Formats: sequence, C-alpha cells, structure tokens
Amino acid sequence: MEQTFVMIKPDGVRKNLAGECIRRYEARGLRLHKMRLDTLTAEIAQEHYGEHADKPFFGELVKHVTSGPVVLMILEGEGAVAAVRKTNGATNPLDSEPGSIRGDFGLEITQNIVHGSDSVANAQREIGIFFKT
Ligand code: IDP
Ligand code: MG
Repeated sequence: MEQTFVMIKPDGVRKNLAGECIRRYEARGLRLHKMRLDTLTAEIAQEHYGEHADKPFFGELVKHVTSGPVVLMILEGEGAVAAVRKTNGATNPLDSEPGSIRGDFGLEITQNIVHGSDSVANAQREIGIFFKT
C-alpha cells in the first residue's frame, strides 16, 4: 500500500488544528501507520527541506518548522501521496481551494499548516528521515 509522510507544522499545532487535519485524512480513507509529536532540530529541518536550500525563503522556513512542536505521521492508502496533496491544497494558501486544509485555515505561505510529500520517492526519503526504525 502506498505510504506518504505528513507533518503538521508548528502553526497548525499552535492553532489547535492537528485533530482537524488528521480527521480529514482519516475521513478520506487514509490510514494512520505511525504518528508522534516532536520538535525538529535545525539539522533535521534542513535535511528534510534540502531541495530548497538555495531558495531565499529557506532560512525562514527552517526557523518556522523548528519554532514549536510538530505532528509527524506516515499515512497509508491507495494514491496516498496525491490524496494528501489534494487534501492539503496549493502551497500558497491564497491559491488554495476552499475545502482544502490550507484554503480553509491559512493565508500565509510560510505558515501553511501542513506538509505532504510530493512523490512516492520523496515520501520514502522523508519517512527515512523521521521514522528511522
Ligand atoms: P509544498 O509544501 O506545497 O510541497 P514546496 O514548494 O515544497 O511546497 O515548499 C516547501 C515549503 O516552503 C512550503 O510549504 C512553504 O511553507 C514554503 N515556501 C514555498 N515557497 C515559498 C515562497 O515563495 N516564500 C515563502 N515560503 C515558501
Ligand atoms: Mg514540497
């Protein structure tokens, strides 16, 4: 069964939206495989977002995702990678459809509540970073 990696970012946890996000994934038919609350080190955040290392927003992104606890999870289901991306909505909440998590709860691109892997290969890479056992 396809797996994907999801992180509820610190703004999502701070706004008490973790349960709402998980509810939406589960309602869609995705199954929780692993989950924990954790606070990321800068090193782990930099590794996770390595593809963006040369972008102007990289420093702000790392600062944000290390600013408080996050919920880390592996979700399973048919087409799980694409299903989570659709449920999350477009990267910039101003472009996200109402009905998506980002479209319903956010306005800011850095504080856009959730992360979902963008491909099966990246899901496996990210699962390897956050769930080593
Ligand atoms: P994604 O989270 O939808 O996969 P990515 O392009 O992989 O989007 O970017 C990773 C994260 O970096 C985004 O979720 C967002 O928080 C932040 N980000 C992306 N583009 C920008 C930007 O242009 N300015 C500020 N932050 C950005
Ligand atoms: Mg991405």
